[in-house]
Amino acid sequence: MKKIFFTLALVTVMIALFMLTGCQDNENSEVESDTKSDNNSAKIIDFTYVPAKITIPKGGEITWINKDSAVHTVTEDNEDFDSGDLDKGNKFSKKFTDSGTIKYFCTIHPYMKGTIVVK
Ligand SMILES: [Cu+2]
Repeated sequence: MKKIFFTLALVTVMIALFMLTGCQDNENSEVESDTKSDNNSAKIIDFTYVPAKITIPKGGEITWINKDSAVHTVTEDNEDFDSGDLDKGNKFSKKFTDSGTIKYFCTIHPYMKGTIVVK
């Protein structure tokens, strides 16, 4: 009898692990997805820029909106541009006229990173 319980417990743990891994995969694919939409809007949600990578045409504009209750910034790696502190609901817009790849981060939470590709 004990053996059956042990097997059941093991199977339950394995199913739980499998489901957990499945969820994480979904989250990652959403975060890394490219967007080429016209409005070029990005969200800051759960300490993450969504989408993390945005591709826009030359002259395109991106608007970030902070959906977190935490304060965030949108700051270029060399601080070429900086949104300043964005409270919940605050927006920051920036136009990109030169082609290239731009990396940005949050000065308050430097592990938050995003990429803009201007084509
Ligand atoms: Cu932040």
